[in-house]
Amino acid sequence: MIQDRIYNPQMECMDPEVRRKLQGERLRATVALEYANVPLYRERMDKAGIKPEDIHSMDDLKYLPFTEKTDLRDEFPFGLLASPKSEIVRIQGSSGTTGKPIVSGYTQNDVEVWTEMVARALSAAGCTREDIVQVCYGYGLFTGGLGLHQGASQIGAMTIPMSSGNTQRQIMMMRDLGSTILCCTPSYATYLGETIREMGLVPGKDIKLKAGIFGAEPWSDEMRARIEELLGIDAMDIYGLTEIAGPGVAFECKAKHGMHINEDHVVAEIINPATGEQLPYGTAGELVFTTISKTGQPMLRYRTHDICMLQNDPCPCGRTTVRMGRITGRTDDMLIIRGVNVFPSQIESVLVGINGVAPHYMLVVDRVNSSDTLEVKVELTEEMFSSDTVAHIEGISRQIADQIKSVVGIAAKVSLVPPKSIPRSEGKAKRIIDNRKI
Ligand code: DLL
Repeated sequence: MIQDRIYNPQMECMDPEVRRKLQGERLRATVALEYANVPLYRERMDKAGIKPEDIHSMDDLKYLPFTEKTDLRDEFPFGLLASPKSEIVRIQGSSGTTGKPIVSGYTQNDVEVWTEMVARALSAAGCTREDIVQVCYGYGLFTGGLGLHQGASQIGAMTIPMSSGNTQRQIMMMRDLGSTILCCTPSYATYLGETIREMGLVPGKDIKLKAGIFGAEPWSDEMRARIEELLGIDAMDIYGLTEIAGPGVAFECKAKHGMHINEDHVVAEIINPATGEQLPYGTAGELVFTTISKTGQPMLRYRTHDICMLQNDPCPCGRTTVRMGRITGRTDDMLIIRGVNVFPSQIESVLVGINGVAPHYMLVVDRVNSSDTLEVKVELTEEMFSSDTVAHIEGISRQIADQIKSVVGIAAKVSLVPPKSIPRSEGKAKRIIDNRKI
């Protein structure tokens, strides 16, 4: 028997037919708002020959134009707002494809909707006001920290805003305060678990955790089993992205068989990434989201570039929402390193600005002691290689590492290599070697 807490049974267990009608109404309102207030959407819809009045129900979703991450970059920072700036109470952000982050503006209502989505996820993991929730996602522009914090506070749980890093301190607080729910990336959960074991601490005795909510990066059932064993907990998946809301777009229930999508607020589609055509349930393809209750920066058919499949068979928990499977890959070259989205183009934008290095590079990603590492191998130019001093070359290497840290937000090891030592490719350049096994 599955012990599950449903935060909003009316919405989460709604008859799917009734929900589809509600979605249709909300979609119509969203499209009208976007057409009236966002020039980009108006132009795209005009070009496609669609007016807001042409959208009658969910069946018409497929006629609407897509939105891409590049649109957020091109319209940075406020070009996609559908409400006046005075209505925006929060900005969150994540990595863009180049130096600048992409940002999303939230109205008070958007923050409240997002908060409830996270509260639903925490409830499904068994969280109540009796719990002590340790949030080790980063606080800041990244949606992880504040997102989980708001959801836990909404439930009335005691919330500890630890933010990321400082493992010894995390474990000390976990012990002293008796944290019962852990929120962080799955790779960090593994690292915490390994450290706890190395310290000789015993889950269930020294550590009181009972569940964890892990997301922001891909993980597997093998990794779930490892975390559950190390920490003695139920490990649950949570999915989200800044452009749509943040964590809580979808979440696992105790059945751990796909993540329930908060379909009264977001609508998911799976498309063929090459043609844009909608694909049926049970077929893997690119995940696309449309927000239907956001008014700050609503998104129309946003292409996530995440690959997964949707399923709508009944779930033993009683929720009637469509579920999404694990993310099995990406249709673009985005990497997630220590929970941070990294595009090779961001690294390239750093390298082109530095004298003495050639635009030939290779990113080597690995996982050492459950933590991701990034090595950037860059070729020196012939002149620099034959003429320069070791001190100067070390200076260049430091400069590159500092700039990567400031542009991408993560530390990288920079290795300067001799000219022509990085293999040239005849087709699309291969710039990434990912040795991680998840
Ligand atoms: O990662 C939001 C989040 C925070 C989700 C905390 C879960 C927990 P972004 O930084 O915008 O937002 O990155 C979004 O991360 O398109 C996926 O590629 C990936 N991602 C997020 N959750 C999962 C997950 C947050 N559970 C991008 N499994 C998304 C696999 C995930 N990939």
